[in-house]
Amino acid sequence: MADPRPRVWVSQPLFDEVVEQLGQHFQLEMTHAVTRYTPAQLAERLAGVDGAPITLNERIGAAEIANAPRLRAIANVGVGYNNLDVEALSSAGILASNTPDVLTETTADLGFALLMATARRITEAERWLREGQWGQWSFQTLLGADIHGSTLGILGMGRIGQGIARRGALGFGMRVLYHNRSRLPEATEAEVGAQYVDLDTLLAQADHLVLVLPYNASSHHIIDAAALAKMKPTATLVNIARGGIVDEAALAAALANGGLAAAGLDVFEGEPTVRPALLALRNVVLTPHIGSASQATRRAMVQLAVDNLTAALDAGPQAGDPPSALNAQAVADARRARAGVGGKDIDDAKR
Ligand code: 8YV
Repeated sequence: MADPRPRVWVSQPLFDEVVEQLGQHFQLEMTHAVTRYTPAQLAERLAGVDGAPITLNERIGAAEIANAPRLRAIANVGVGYNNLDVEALSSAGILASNTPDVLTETTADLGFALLMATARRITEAERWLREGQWGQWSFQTLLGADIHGSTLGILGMGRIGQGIARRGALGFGMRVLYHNRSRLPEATEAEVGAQYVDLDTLLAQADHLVLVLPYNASSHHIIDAAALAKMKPTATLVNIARGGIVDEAALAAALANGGLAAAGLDVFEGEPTVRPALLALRNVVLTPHIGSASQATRRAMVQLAVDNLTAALDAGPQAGDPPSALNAQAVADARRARAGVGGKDIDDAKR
């Protein structure tokens, strides 16, 4: 007899022992090698399944779900979800979820590591030493910028931004300025030691600017040539959010012509391809999108995605109520509307 349990497709190798918990409730299709999918391949994989944990590699919009009548849940293993067209998922009655909180401190750690490596020229110094250029110790070699006592700017003050603010204010005695779509409550500002300013003030006053805002149409290239021109030529820029927030061509030009001292980048506009103009510069620290990449955190992200998916497919202790759903209300509305307009087959399938 055919297995009646819902089907789940796992798009990439994650942590097998965590993912295999899904096998208690669902039929599992695992992926054992890192895979790059075309949109058509994604559509094909999603066509026959009820749910899928996916990563930022998988971009899922209307076309990828057009022939997926059983699909009820997409669990993004990551907090940023610009790879999902949430509106398209909502109107198709598909619950989307992400993995906030569990990666906050690990990602803030990486942001700070990148800031320190960039300002103090750590990777540049190491490369110089390995190249055999260290002929004699000299007083003026590889001078960088101080972290302690300087002004830290944070653009985007969600959970990760607040983690970076705490590290700067409490650990390094920095003056912390931030800009965000909405201002934090005063008590939170006091707790994280940060002061709200407008964007121009942030750009003009930061000695080190860290980008931690979500990527969407309004944050696309928010750091462009004009914004970079407002920054101090001695400043450091760190991006741990998404590549598209920065106009990389303008950034490379500013770094090459003395408009900006240095940049630390964990994310790129065309990743995994990195712009040759950035690769050619010595005053840039480049890491391959490893913000949340600690053993414990990556495992916790997968666990949360498993919990989200299990609940979204109406199984497990939180059945029907995923811990971090992105579109619960919109999906409930869409499913109700479908039922109301006679979309019975689809609605039954989505229950
Ligand atoms: C993830 C990230 O590793 O959470 C995010 O938004 O960028 C990273 O922490 C990535 O999303 C994996 O899918």
